[in-house]
Amino acid sequence: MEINTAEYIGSWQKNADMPHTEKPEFAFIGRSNVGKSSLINMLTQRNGLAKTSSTPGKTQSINLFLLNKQIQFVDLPGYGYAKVSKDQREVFGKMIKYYLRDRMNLFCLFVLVDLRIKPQAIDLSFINECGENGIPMALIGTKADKLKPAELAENKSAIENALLEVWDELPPFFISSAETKEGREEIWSFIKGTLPK
Ligand SMILES: Nc1nc2c(ncn2[C@@H]2O[C@H](COP(=O)(O)OP(=O)(O)OP(=O)(O)O)[C@@H](O)[C@H]2O)c(=O)[nH]1
Ligand SMILES: [Mg+2]
Repeated sequence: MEINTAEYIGSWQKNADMPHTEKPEFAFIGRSNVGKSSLINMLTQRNGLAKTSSTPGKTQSINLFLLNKQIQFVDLPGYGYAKVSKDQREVFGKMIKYYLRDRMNLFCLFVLVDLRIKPQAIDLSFINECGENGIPMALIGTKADKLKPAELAENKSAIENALLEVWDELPPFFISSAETKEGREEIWSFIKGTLPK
């Protein structure tokens, strides 16, 4: 996918304050530091469009980007970061919850999981809750460049098996690396497939 224009629209603390639009929207969520903002930059081929950091807890609001004047990407704060205060975690939790509950133009939520580690309870419970709420979802395993192929396959299956204990069917599952750009074509082709013809 060629990205001709990528614009930062703004940041909001509450879904209710966000501009309403019917443009198809794709949001990125996952634990702090999993690589949400980096993936947005990789997919849009714009380093620095979404702010990244090696310190977890960088993204603290709902950030909206408009691509090719046509579709929107949303960079969300991470969940489950122990070092932010309990109050702040609650604020992030509500931000995410109401965004997911009320955003009418959300076409797909990409849930990012770190492929370097075994399935994490917080990821599984988040994914299960989204499934229960009927949120259209796809999984993206991140930081694939850090793993050998065998480890990658093993960790991906471990996540799939954990989900298959609860669900009969798995959501689409992509592998990505912001470093090598692995997964870029597959993710864009999936996004295009969800758009109205
Ligand atoms: N090797 C490698 N590092 C990555 C990859 N994606 C992200 N990182 C690194 O992981 C760290 C966190 O990346 P971010 O994109 O800021 O993560 P985030 O999920 O947006 O984090 P928060 O906004 O804090 O929730 C940064 O140091 C990135 O350079 C990847 O695919 N490969
Ligand atoms: Mg971020």
